[in-house]
Amino acid sequence: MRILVLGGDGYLGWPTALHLSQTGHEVAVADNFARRGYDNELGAESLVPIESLQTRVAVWRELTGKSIGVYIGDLCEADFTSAMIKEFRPDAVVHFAEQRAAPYSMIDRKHAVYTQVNNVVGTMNLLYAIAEIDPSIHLVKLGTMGEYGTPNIDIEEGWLEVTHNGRTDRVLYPKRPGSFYHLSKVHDSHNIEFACRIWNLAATDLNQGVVYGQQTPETALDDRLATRFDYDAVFGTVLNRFVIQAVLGRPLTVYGAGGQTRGILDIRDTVRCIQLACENPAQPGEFRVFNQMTESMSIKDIAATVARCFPGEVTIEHLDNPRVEREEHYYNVVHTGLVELGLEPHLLSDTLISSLFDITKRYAHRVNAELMLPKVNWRVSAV
Ligand code: NAD
Ligand code: USQ
Repeated sequence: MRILVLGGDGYLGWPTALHLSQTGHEVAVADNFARRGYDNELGAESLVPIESLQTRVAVWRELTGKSIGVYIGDLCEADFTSAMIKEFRPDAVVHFAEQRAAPYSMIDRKHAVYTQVNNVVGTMNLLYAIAEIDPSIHLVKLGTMGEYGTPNIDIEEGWLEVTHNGRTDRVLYPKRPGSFYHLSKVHDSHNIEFACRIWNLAATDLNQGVVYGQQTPETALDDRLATRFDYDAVFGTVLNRFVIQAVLGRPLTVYGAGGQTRGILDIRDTVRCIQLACENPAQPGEFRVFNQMTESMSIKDIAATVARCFPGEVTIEHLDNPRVEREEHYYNVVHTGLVELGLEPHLLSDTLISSLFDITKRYAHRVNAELMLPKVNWRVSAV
């Protein structure tokens, strides 16, 4: 298949592009390097050094003989997005290209507005490009488990059968997310479902949980193919951060009581899920939703697991929670769709955590400890 990976320079987009190329698909990536710009803005950097996109693609070609096409541009520029779709004519578009950090979206009004404009407008431009150029292109869109929030009922895969006053209907699952970033994904989901309904587009919305890990078989082939590994309090995600904190001998920063429970998955399962979604497309007119996670864990259990695996002393500190979120709640998620397509999950293991300790030790000298503590607060202060 011809597959276009939007956000192909990012943490997940790059390993996904390599995996799809390795499995025989014709791949191109697109990116505007916004993510590298946020690092400059925040004074942060990936713990593991990353090469430029151009070098990454050249190394992949040198090692495997496989080419990956490159489009550099902003999805919010409709002309760029349309021209790229017209030129590459993909069978599937995998859309990772959004501002993805909840804390970044909660810095202030400017960052909240940027996040929603970037994410919602980029996706709208893509929907129009697909509808106008070739409605048979399958859109595989990265959403997030956080769209659902933490409801007191089971979380279904995107849709809910409701009986109300004796009548029954199938409705989009009600959403109650926890940041302006997560809300941008809800807005995207509604826009995509509408486009499927009115233009007969085929889309898969992947509500992905928190990803952990840094290597896939393809990125591990050469240091120059490495993907990013973020530890700062804005872009670092929880398990990756705890691993790095353990190695540095710093307390693991559990926010609040730590009873918050999240769906999680290994980066090797991310790339496999995307492959499965592309190779088994949604039908014309179908808005298909999968919950892309392999297990649920509370934050305090993630901290305890990392502490248990670390061959040394680890302290766990409960910080005042900078976020507004439930710290104890019901959480039961249906996630059978991708398993039915053939996903064989890598569940969190001591071996994986130990391999992350090794990666961290190798690059520990690059850490700027000041970036570890959370400074973005969900509550607004009076001006
Ligand atoms: P990332 O920030 O590393 O990658 C996103 C890439 O998209 C970046 O390279 C960025 O430069 C690019 N981009 C952003 N806006 C763009 C635009 N307007 N035009 C072109 N390129 C643009 O993020 P990631 O961790 O790889 O996440 C990828 C996707 O998966 C995101 O949509 C995110 O919401 C979703 N997701 C991530 C996780 C996770 O744990 N990392 C979990 C669930 C869902
Ligand atoms: N947390 C801590 N300590 C930390 C960091 C986080 O206790 O040092 C807690 C947070 O309060 C939150 C949970 O861990 O309850 C998850 O936080 P996170 O930063 O790991 O993840 P989140 O903000 O939810 O965002 C990440 C990605 C995002 C993706 C999302 C999937 O950055 O792109 O959409 O995970 S999900 O959470 O399923 O929505």
